[in-house]
Amino acid sequence: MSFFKKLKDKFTKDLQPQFEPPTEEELKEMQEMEESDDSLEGETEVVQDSGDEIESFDEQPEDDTEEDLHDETEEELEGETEEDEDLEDPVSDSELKDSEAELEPEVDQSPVEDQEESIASKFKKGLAKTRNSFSSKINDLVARYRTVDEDFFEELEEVLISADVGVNTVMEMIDELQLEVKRRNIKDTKEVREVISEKLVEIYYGDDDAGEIEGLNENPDGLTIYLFVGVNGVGKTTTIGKLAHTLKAEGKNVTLAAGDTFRAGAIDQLEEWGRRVGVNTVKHSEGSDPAAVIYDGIQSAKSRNADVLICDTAGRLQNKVNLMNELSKVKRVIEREVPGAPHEVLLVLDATTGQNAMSQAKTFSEATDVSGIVLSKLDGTAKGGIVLAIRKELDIPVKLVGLGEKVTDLENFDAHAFVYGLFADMIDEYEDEEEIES
Ligand SMILES: Nc1nc2c(ncn2[C@@H]2O[C@H](COP(=O)(O)OP(=O)(O)OP(=O)(O)O)[C@@H](O)[C@H]2O)c(=O)[nH]1
Ligand SMILES: [Mg+2]
Repeated sequence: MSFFKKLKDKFTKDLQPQFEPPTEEELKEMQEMEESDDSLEGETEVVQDSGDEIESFDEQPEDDTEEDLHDETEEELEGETEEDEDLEDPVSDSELKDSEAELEPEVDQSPVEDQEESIASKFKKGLAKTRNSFSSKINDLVARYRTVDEDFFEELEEVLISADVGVNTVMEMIDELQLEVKRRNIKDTKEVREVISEKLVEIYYGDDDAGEIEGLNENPDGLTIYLFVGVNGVGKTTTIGKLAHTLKAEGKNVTLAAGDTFRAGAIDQLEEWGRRVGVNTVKHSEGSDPAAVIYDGIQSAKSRNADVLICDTAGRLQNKVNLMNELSKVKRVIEREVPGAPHEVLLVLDATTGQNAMSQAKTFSEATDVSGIVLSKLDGTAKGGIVLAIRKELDIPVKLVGLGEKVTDLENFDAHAFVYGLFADMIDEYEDEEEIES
């Protein structure tokens, strides 16, 4: 079967069920329901219920006297902790309302099933910039070269490099493409587009070849701990908020630990996310020892039988050495408190920073064993090819991708969905052509 067709079947089916015309039987059932049942109002109440969960934050009591006045001593890991659960933190009611008014529309309260169904559409939307740039270049190439020759491949090489795929990966890709084109005896450049899409997926998975989405590692018996690292501004805190939302929607009990005690406002920012998605945040005061915060986060999560603890960390300290030492210390505390943890050390990289992300990855990998990459802001770049460069040249799996600023804009990385997002226009066009032919 054609690869485009395969992707189309895999991803657009998900999007379409609601548009498929109902069968006669379903029509009959619907008619019967309309006639006999006028108690539909009861059902809409359920929807309102889920909204209440967010709105109820307005009603939480505030307590200004809980201001954190105690400074932490470096050595003391069992420090004073503040937890967010009871929302007894010193945020004024009006502040709370203001920030919620701003943030509330972004909270997606649609059922999880709906969110799963739209994975293809999320990748399609999130990769719009890359697709527009990439597919127009490919189409232009195909229009200018009718037959596949050396010059065609040379220009294709440039297109791939300009999409940040990474030079070594591009070389490998071009070699594979040339072999495949020969093997299939392809002469028409139009047909090469499909081979490119197929090879992109193959190149991503490499010899692992499982073709499986690599989800986050979990602790099968007890608390799962995810440690987030990355330089400032890449999207750590935002991703933690999104992930907490996803895990909570899966029915998991989640706690956050505010390990960025360095940047002013970082603790509040995480706490705000905790509030938005309705999970606890463990925090100390600004300037305190992050390892102590994480330690308390673990104790708190354990005592509540939480399923997952997500740890935020600073993106910047006085200097890089301090930052790396701090991360190592935090990781040691986690390892000591929960054997086998952290279950993921997730390095967040900003896709819009291009090749700079690669050098960040190298630095962090030296300080701590990075188990997976979160590639944020894919929606903000026309150079989404960075996914492949990261996977191939760092040999670290891209576990999650940020496809927008909404709380639901975080997805497990799926190379097939990624390639679907890149070629969506061509895939549709291709099908049209096929249909006309048949
Ligand atoms: N468009 C887009 N914006 C994102 C995405 N992820 C994060 N951002 C934005 O990136 C900015 C920085 O995000 P933060 O989560 O504060 O980054 P951070 O790594 O925690 O930064 P520090 O706390 O300073 O270390 C925010 O404005 C986010 O809204 C994404 O996937 N897409
Ligand atoms: Mg942050």
